[in-house]
Amino acid sequence: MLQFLRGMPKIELHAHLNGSLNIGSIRELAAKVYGVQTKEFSALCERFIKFEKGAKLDECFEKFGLMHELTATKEGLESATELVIRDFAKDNVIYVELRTTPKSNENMSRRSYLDTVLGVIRKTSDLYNIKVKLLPSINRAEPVDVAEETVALAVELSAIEPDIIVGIDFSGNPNQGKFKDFMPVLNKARNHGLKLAMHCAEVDNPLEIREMLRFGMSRCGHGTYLSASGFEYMKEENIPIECCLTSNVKSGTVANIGVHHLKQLMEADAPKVLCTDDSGVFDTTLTDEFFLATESFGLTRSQCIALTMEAVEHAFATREEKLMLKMQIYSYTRRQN
Ligand code: 6MZ
Repeated sequence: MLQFLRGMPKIELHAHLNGSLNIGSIRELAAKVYGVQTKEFSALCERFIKFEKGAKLDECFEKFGLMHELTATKEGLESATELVIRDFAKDNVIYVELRTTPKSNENMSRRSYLDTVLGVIRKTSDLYNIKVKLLPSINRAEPVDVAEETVALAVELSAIEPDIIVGIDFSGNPNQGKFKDFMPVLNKARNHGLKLAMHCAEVDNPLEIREMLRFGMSRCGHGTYLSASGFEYMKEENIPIECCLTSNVKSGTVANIGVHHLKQLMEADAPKVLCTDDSGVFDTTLTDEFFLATESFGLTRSQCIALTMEAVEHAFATREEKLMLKMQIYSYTRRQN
């Protein structure tokens, strides 16, 4: 099964750029950024992928600081973006939607952050034979005016790069910031034709979950704390839940893999996609996520293929792109039979 899953062409719809730098790539990048690999840095890397039992979601967010230091310059960000794309391609991911929060510091403006990531995507997609899209992220822990700048840039750049910038991600620590404050800017993005992938119900906040469902979205990140009627609504509206198994278990939002809502979604034949979230931080790959699903819920090979085809349907890709992706997946299944 593992071999089948490794070779299977995969679709990744929920991947945060800085969270997707794996430990090997962090070391490679650190050697470039700092010149040498110190023992202290290696120790820091080991600490970074370790999760104590009962880890809390808030603790995960502290881990992103390490990557943010490495990607605080144009060169660091370029290398990191290329390494992340390379690593997805190595795992036979043929289509990835990367999300990232544009950051400004003394080296870069938010615009140059996005330009840098876009430049690497343009350069590397063919090199690694992978289709890459970009969803600029709104970090809910930051002020609304930062979100306004991000959306304005996304709107402007999506007119220049309509094949790459296709949507907006709403993310960040769900225990910080209020969704309601971001509604006008998210609406603006939507009115300009950008799709919304929103982290929703990652924590138990019934009022906010109701506000988000009423507002609507194209895809729902995590959806862990949706009520029965929330799940029903998602099914009726054909809004897929982006299920990130390892992330949810390691960050403690799901008690253990046995009770993950993927099982419920499979049984209800509700829309869902399997994703990594932060393959570096949570030390996983999309192959690992599929394997975990087969081991935990008894998914068969054909169910894994069906899940992948479902991901194609929910991708923010064009009809032609979807057709190409489906043909690649179909041709893999034929070769396996
Ligand atoms: C919510 C998350 C997240 O943007 O610097 N991020 N937001 N829930 C999660 N579940 C664990 N994992 C990552 O990538 C890292 C950023 O993505 C968001 C956080 O804002 C984190 O700082 P970028 O590339």
